[in-house]
Amino acid sequence: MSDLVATATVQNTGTVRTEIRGGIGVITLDRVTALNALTTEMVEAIDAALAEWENTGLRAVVLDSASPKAFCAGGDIRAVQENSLAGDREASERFFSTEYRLNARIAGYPVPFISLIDGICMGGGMGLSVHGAFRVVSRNATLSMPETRIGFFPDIGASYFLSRLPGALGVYLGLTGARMSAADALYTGLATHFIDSESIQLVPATLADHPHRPVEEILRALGSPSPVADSALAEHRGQIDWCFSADTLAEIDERLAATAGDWAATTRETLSRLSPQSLQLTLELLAWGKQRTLRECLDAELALTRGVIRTPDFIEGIRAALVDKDRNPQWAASRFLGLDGDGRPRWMH
Ligand code: QUE
Repeated sequence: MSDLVATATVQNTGTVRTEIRGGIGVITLDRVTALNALTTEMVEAIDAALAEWENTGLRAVVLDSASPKAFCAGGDIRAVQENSLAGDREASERFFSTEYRLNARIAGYPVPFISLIDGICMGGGMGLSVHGAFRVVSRNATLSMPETRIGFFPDIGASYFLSRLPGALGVYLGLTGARMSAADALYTGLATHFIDSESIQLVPATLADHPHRPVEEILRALGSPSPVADSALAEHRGQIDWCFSADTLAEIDERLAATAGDWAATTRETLSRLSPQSLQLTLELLAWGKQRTLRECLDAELALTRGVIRTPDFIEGIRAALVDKDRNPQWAASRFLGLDGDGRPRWMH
């Protein structure tokens, strides 16, 4: 009997495991060989579990990873590139629309949603975590939105959450794809709690063992002193805000060029190696998203994916980063002409 009850609550698609333990829903990303890069099947499985659990009286939902290295490296963007090369628009449309629907569901989830980030978290992995109520990081956590490196753009609601970060932090993170440490993530507010790697896997059982204790108190009790004082972002905050609050890419570059020191020189060099199309698109998208709702941002991003994934820079960016891995992309002239007031992109044909 108890076996039946136990198995009835466990689902295993091979890449995502879901189970209920002591009133806590646990979703475990388990595509370890691909650093948990999200397939359509995975986002569908997560979305289905959350939909099923929405009104069942769970205390909390915890999202974690079976990989010791990664929380989630992003979307399976290589499959998207293959779809583009094969002319299959529908497969990519299904991936992005399901992924963004999941992002919106997490943002509005009626039960505390807790992500345990104990490794790499990029792109789509940020979309699974930052929209939820609690984002726990360990010392192993690195967070980033590196899409301008692959000819794409910060999606999964980034036009909403990056554009709302203090000062010009979001523009800086979205344009450069800079990697955040746990300290940086706590400094920006993208992470909410810091727990040692040794204690982070205790979160689901501790929540289950203390059904009357508030979730936030439990996360704080398991936590260690915040390393936020070590944040490199905090250290460079003045320069970031000055350089990245400029209105145009040219002016950002001018301000970096006029700023003394290694940070500005390195940042300028980084930007010079990224897709000019992605940079332009990202700057406009973040400015647009600042005054919109999450739903409007996700809709605008979905409309953008349809064009971007067929441009030479996206094909080339994935080739250089994930297919040939030569890390030497040859960017084309930008085909992006701008966003209109509704967030609709115009493209050069
Ligand atoms: C920038 C990115 C991504 C990236 C590398 C970048 C990204 C992404 C992956 C990725 C990693 C491992 C995989 C995979 C994809 O790499 O978004 O399929 O197995 O998903 O420089 O934005």
